[in-house]
Amino acid sequence: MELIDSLEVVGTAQVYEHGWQSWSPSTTYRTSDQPWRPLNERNRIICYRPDTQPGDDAFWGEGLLAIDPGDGSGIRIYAVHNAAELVPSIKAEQNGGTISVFANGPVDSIVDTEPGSIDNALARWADGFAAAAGMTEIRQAPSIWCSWYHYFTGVTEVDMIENIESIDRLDLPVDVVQLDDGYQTAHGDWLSLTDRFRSLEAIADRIIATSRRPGIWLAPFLVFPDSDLAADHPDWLVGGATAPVHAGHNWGRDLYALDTTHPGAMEWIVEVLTTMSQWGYDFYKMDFLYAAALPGARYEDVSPLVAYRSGMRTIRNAIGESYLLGCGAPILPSVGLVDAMRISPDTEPQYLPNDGDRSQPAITSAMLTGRGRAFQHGRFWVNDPDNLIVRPHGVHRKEWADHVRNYGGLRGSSDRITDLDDWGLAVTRELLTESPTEPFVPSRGHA
Ligand code: 9PG
Repeated sequence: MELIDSLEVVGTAQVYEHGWQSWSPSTTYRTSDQPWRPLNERNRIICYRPDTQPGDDAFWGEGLLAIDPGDGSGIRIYAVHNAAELVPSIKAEQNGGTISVFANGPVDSIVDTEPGSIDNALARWADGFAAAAGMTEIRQAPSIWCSWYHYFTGVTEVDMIENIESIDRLDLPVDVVQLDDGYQTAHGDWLSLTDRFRSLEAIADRIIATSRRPGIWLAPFLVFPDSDLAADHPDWLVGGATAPVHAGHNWGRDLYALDTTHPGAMEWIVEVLTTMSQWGYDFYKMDFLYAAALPGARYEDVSPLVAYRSGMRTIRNAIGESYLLGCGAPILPSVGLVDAMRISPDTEPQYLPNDGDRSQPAITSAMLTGRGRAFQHGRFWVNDPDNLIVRPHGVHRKEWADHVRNYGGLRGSSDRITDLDDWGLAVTRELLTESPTEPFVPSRGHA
């Protein structure tokens, strides 16, 4: 890494770290704080930037880091100018009253002397970054109901029908009913259904019959090693048939990544999406997108980010005007490619992450990074803070609902509707009625 700046700081100095992808912790620290780092290798690959190894003795941003030296001399922002091909890592190391800043590629250095906090400066920076990335229009998100946070991978067609009927009976302001992970036999085999499902087309028909729109989840760039896709087309994997790249571990398996530069692989994804679109699906939650940006050998010799972005463009062309929500996605390289983006780790009914790692599902994980990336809302896309969970379960549902109210642009519900009490139904109704698109103004809603 090369030294790019060095500045004097005082005791009240703060440093903002921007993480790589949707689930990577992103927040502002006091210089005496220990930044959040992966607690194990598995989390590092799935939720952080797999090809970097930041220590916890220095601050570290992926393509973006900001410093408030605390002396009124202005907020320093170090940021990649264009994230289409390469996103440098930026490190800030403190030694006494001096912070030295290093980067491993070209970044802009900006001094913002307007009044306000780091968040205000980041919002101003984001306006310029979005314009340079060709962002013109923020598309208002539909309100959604999502199967994940009650049913997880055990969801069935019967569960979907039950909730479609409940939503309709209660006349909830849900525009899109979105089936999440659990319908497919294996990642990669997106048109093969588990025995809990008879027909994705029949579900879409049921949703459309209630004057709502069908939505669906896919992890288009992940492949299960035990899928038909991996067996039939091992040459479609990043790393190739003999040395497929490790794309993380989840669902009890090691995972592979799809090579988005391979024409056969992309023809398959287009076929899947065209088929789903013909059935009526017009809202797509595209998840675990980081997989397409992993380093590794590909059919075409291009940078991982060029491969990622071409895969995303193929998806956009296949789904046309359908609404596209990114998730588990490299953040800065995705500006201009999606309508909405999950900008934080998963929420959960639980308050703290199981293993203490702030990339892992929990209300606290989602709130930390949801606040840290609030400035992106209405500038890069519509921020998705993750779904409401307001079932009667404890004291934290009010805190989570307040977060969604303050920070949410995409509003979703993910409870089994019949579980909701009067308060839960009222909050669901209230929050799903709006889908704010106006740029987030820091200071508003801050705790
Ligand atoms: C479906 C889910 C839901 C959810 C997504 C994503 O670190 N992890 O192990 C990890 C696992 C799952 C996960 C996020 C992180 O959730 O965000 O809304 O769609 O996939 O499998």
